Amino acid sequence: MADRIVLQGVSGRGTHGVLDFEKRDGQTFVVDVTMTCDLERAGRTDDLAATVNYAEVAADVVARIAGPSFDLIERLAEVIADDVLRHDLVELVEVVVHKPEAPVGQPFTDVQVRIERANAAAVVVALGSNLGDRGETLASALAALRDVPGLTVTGVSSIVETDPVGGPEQPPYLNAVVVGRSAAAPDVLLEELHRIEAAHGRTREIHWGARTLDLDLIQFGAPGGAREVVSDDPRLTLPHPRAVERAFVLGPWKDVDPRATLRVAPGDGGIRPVSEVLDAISPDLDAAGVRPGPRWEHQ
Ligand code: PH2
Ligand code: MG
Ligand code: MG
Repeated sequence: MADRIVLQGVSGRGTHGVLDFEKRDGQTFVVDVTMTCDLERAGRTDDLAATVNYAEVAADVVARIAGPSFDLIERLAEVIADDVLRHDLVELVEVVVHKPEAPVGQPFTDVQVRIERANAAAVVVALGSNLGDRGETLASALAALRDVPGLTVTGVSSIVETDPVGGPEQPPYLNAVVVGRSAAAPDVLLEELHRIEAAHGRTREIHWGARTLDLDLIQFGAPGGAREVVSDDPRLTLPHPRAVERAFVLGPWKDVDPRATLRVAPGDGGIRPVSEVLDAISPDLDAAGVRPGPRWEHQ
């Protein structure tokens, strides 16, 4: 694919750097973003929805520059790349972060970090536990998810404690949602999730009963995007058929990705912001049995 959108010289003031005065006084950062993506459909249809809106990308870049301080411009470049790769159309992104006022101690004109990252399908995984040491189980499952080949974890929600929904009488759950990118196909990813469940003592006896660990694949590929997988295969239904009605999934999902969308029906009109779906089913999380939970024991 030779098509590219090149956004150059997006600048803002930020407080990234290792030294105290960098965090205190701030300085200028300049960012270039090159997105490799197929632009033919946009070229033929003249439709903004068929491409990546560079104004949106620029706004995200400036928000990251001005946002929470990192020590390294490597980290700033990485989170900018993660933001850009949320656009499923982008196959490859190059991010250059310039820090022309860096405290280098020698005459110089510019210092840059340049990274290139390939895209993969945006995925959403819900975690649940209501038996044993729930907090430790979730933390250990997160570590295992980070080690799944082909899966890059890009965001982790806070943990919530939730009343059990459905099934027999059972103890309260801890729930969380992890978002990432998967180069592995949905069925391969699902097998990895089952392997991690089994490694945490999960047995499959009572439907919707208590469990040490439940890992559910909620969504594979951004809704409406090139990598979206929709499936009514009973072994792996995508998107997860009950996510739309579960505050214990939508709450932490919105927490980790406030701009997330979810497919609730076929077609372009069937894609809705997660925050709207959540407001529609339970504007009051507490009343829906979803409360702030413990902090992650380790991330
Ligand atoms: N999972 C279920 C059934 N009910 N209730 C809560 N609060 N949290 C869960 O993760 C959960 C549930 C089946 O997977
Ligand atoms: Mg489940
Ligand atoms: Mg499950």
